[in-house]
Amino acid sequence: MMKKRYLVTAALPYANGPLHIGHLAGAYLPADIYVRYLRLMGKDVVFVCGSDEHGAAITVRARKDGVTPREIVDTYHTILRDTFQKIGIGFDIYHRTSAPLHHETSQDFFRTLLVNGQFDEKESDQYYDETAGQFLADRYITGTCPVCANLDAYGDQCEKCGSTLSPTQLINPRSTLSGATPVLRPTTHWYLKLDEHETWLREWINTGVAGGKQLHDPAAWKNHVIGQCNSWLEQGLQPRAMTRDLEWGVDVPPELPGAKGKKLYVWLDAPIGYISATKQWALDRGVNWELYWKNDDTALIHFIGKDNIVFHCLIFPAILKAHGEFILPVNVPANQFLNLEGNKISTSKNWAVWVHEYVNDLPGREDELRYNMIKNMPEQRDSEFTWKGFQESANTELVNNLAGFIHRVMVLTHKNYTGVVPAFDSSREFKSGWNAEEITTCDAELHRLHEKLDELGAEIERFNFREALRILMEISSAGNALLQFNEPWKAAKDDPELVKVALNLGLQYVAVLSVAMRPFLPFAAARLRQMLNLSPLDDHREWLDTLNDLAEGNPVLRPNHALNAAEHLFSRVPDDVIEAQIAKLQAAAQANQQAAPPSHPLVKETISYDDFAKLDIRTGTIIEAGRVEKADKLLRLTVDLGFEKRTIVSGIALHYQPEDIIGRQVIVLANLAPRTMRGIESQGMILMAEDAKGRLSFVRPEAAWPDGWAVK
Ligand code: B3M
Ligand code: ZN
Repeated sequence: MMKKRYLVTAALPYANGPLHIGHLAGAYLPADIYVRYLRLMGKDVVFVCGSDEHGAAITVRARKDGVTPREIVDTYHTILRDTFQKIGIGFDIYHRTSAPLHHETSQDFFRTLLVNGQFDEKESDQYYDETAGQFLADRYITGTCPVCANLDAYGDQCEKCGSTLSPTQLINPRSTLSGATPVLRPTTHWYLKLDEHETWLREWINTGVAGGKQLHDPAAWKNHVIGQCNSWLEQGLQPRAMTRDLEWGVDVPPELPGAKGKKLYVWLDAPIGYISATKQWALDRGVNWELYWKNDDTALIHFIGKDNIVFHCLIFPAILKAHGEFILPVNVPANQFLNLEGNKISTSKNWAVWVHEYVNDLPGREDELRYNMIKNMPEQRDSEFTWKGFQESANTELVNNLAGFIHRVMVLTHKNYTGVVPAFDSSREFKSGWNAEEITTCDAELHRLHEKLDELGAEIERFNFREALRILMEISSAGNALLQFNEPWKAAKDDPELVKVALNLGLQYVAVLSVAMRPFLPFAAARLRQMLNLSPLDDHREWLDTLNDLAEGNPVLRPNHALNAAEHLFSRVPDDVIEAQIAKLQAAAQANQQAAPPSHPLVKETISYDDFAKLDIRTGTIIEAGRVEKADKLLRLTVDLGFEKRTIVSGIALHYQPEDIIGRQVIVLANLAPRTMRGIESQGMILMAEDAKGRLSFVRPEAAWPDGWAVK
């Protein structure tokens, strides 16, 4: 059942990196198809998105790059906004959560929740990094997972076994800021009483009823979405802190006692970003934003990836309800994940196809990517992108089927009727494109086209985009078959009426395709409209008008309408383009592997220059090397420092054979207090570099260098 008004949201991407194809297939393309369709159906629809500029995702990235969070969000906000535009995601507004309007909106929300008695202020012990002088939000702590013993689990989650954790469950917790072992300190936060929302949420998710009203049809929700919600609900909802001790984010309303240094939890402020984006959009146009958020005639729909399900289906609805004036989403059609060439897409491993690079590397092929993403959309289960599959779908389906059909009809019309849509005798019978055995008339075929277009739209309304795309291509295949079965190129002399009716109907197929393609392939649809000499689609009920025309048996293209020149809508993707992309993917992943930083960077306490100057570091050469009895890690070395020889015991036996290292130059800490190991006095230390896997390598001068020189 369709509503009068729609507010469609797509997950706000973190402004900490560019967009990859997994994001596109997960949330943005399905949202875009849905919205474009609604607009063509004459619906009042607003499509909002924006950058999520808060949370640890941003500050962690800023630290890593050695820049401010502001610089990170400014850089990536621009890249994201431009990338969406280039790949044809038609937001009505692409906002950002660092905007003052968003900060005000979130703070007001917080105040209302407080007034409504939705918070408990509670003191609890949380990890604090004494070296860095700050509390550690979940992502700033790593440690050993209590479930699977993964050494690098985060404070909120172990990515290896998937367990949801709290920081105090970690064994050997470490601060990612300083490497220090954090200490527990008391801090006060505002907790949303999520437990009090459990009952109604359970009913709403499973029956669609809330406050005694039927708000949605649970059968229209995806099983995996309801399943994930129920598995959360089964564990029982707990009060959840809505504030954090952080430096970057939306301030807790400053008038509240204890607000100093506290920020809103990013999963409180980010979804409110949908509201502030709508407000900004409405402000720019002088319309009332509340119609889209506070009116039962509006359908609110969130497009997201599966990792965001509980936030959009449980936590944000609880927040909206707790506020008291807002509608709830009628559906949250989350997608699963898209894999890439046999592996999970991974930003940190640089295993991804970046959309901004794609549009650069394959200019003018935006629709080819969209097509392949939709065809493989992870609607019900994870799916996979491969470059070979991409090439195959572009060349066989877009070039051969779709563009081939359109080109054929256009060329034949130009050849036989100088590019003018022919009139025909409506009683003339011919072979149906849907079935070679069936004899039909133009009227009957227009009705069938109506049926198909209607069915296609219904699949979009049900979020079955793969199926909708299949029907689109089925229409094109039937158009091809129509030509194949009736062979108008042979009939020109003997049966001119057959040529007229076949080409006229063929052109009706093409005209219908020009509208039906629009949600999926907006760039090609625009080129096709131009070729057909039809108005560009302005997203104002053209789909509905086409349906109405067809239902009444009216052709979409009238006889005597003059077409523009025939062109190929798509061109083949050559092998070298695909090979270059595969090579690029592998090279990037390899470069990244080599450059992989230590898994937990330890930045030690700052020291003064004077501290450093106390170290006496020298160049030296290993002149003897041997194993140490009963110590499989140790080697006994004699190192020539030029002015004297030293005995040094070094823990490198697992990495170097004694015989291989005689003659090597090394760097020695020469004034380290002597230490006796296995009965041997070690008179210094060899400096080694250690990688993430614990492998050791000598540090040495770039070229041969005299022994005994100072390193400073
Ligand atoms: N920024 C999380 C994500 O990218 C997030 C979504 C916010 S939607 C309100 O997975
Ligand atoms: Zn684990």
